[in-house]
Amino acid sequence: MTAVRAVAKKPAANSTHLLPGLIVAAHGKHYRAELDDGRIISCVTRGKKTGTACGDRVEIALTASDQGVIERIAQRKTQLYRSDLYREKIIATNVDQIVIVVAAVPSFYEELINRCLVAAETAGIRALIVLNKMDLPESAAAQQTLALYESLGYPLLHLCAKQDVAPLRAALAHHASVFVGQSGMGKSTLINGLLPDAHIREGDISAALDSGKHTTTQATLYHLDGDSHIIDSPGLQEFGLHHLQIEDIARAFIEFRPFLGQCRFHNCRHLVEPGCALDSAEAAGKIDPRRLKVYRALAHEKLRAPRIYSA
Ligand SMILES: Nc1nc2c(ncn2[C@@H]2O[C@H](COP(=O)(O)OP(=O)(O)OP(=O)(O)O)[C@@H](O)[C@H]2O)c(=O)[nH]1
Ligand SMILES: [Mg+2]
Ligand SMILES: [Zn+2]
Repeated sequence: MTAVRAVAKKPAANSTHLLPGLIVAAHGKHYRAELDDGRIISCVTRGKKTGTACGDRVEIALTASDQGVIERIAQRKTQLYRSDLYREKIIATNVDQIVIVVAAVPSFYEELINRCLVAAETAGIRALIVLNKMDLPESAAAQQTLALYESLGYPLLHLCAKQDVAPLRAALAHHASVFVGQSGMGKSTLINGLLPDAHIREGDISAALDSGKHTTTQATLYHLDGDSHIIDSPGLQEFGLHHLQIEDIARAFIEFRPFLGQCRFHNCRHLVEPGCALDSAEAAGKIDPRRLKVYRALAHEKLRAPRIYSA
């Protein structure tokens, strides 16, 4: 990390007393940081500042032996956002892989996968899809649905969190990954399979980890080894992409890229315009109608919604 951006209006009195650390849990305005010396402390941001996220490298001024104030956030390598009409929410920072966890039961919402993929592509983060709960008979249909994403080049792992997570461990090696998906897909169960004693380190969230029946309510970072880290995140119901421009959304559909710039109108939004290259590509079987439909739903959502939050 080189550049740092100050988050405090008033700099700390003596920056030599700032301790470097990593945000390992974020819940509202309350954070947990792992200091570079190994201590885990509670911390808050100064004043009304928010915007710190799990995965941030920070500098902290201690206010007690186990408490501190976040004074600085180091420049991020990546940041994964979602946004509603009013504000952006950072899911995780400094990750280089997003693991989209789906399962046949409870039924998953395919558009959410696409939204996660769009967020990953625009953030420059690689995506891995995991179909969990392969022990359930309903998985065959889910597998068919997901074949489309595999054909686009997104790696797909079939897993049963309770039996064998070894293939996932291999895919996580040397990466900082964030697990995302709807509630109940098995994100926490997978992480528990990878790190059976994770709840020991994270005592106050053991209820969420030991039964797997509780919804995870905070993003939490775990070390798989010295070079591999994973972030569990609360189940997503919505994945708003209001912070993106229509052109960004179109480019995030990776198979659209060869056709962008080929439309009759240079400012084609690929909605109803005549001579749209994406329509021709769909007719020629080069773009799947499901993906074009999702793109159009996202583009319409963007056009309908004025940008009323401040980024
Ligand atoms: N049959 C089966 N059930 C599983 C598997 N993995 C997880 N489950 C169950 O699915 C339920 C939800 O698992 P969680 O790990 O809590 O799901 P989550 O994605 O973390 O959910 P949120 O924290 O709410 O986002 C639990 O009852 C798990 O026991 C699996 O591979 N097979
Ligand atoms: Mg969970
Ligand atoms: Zn077009």
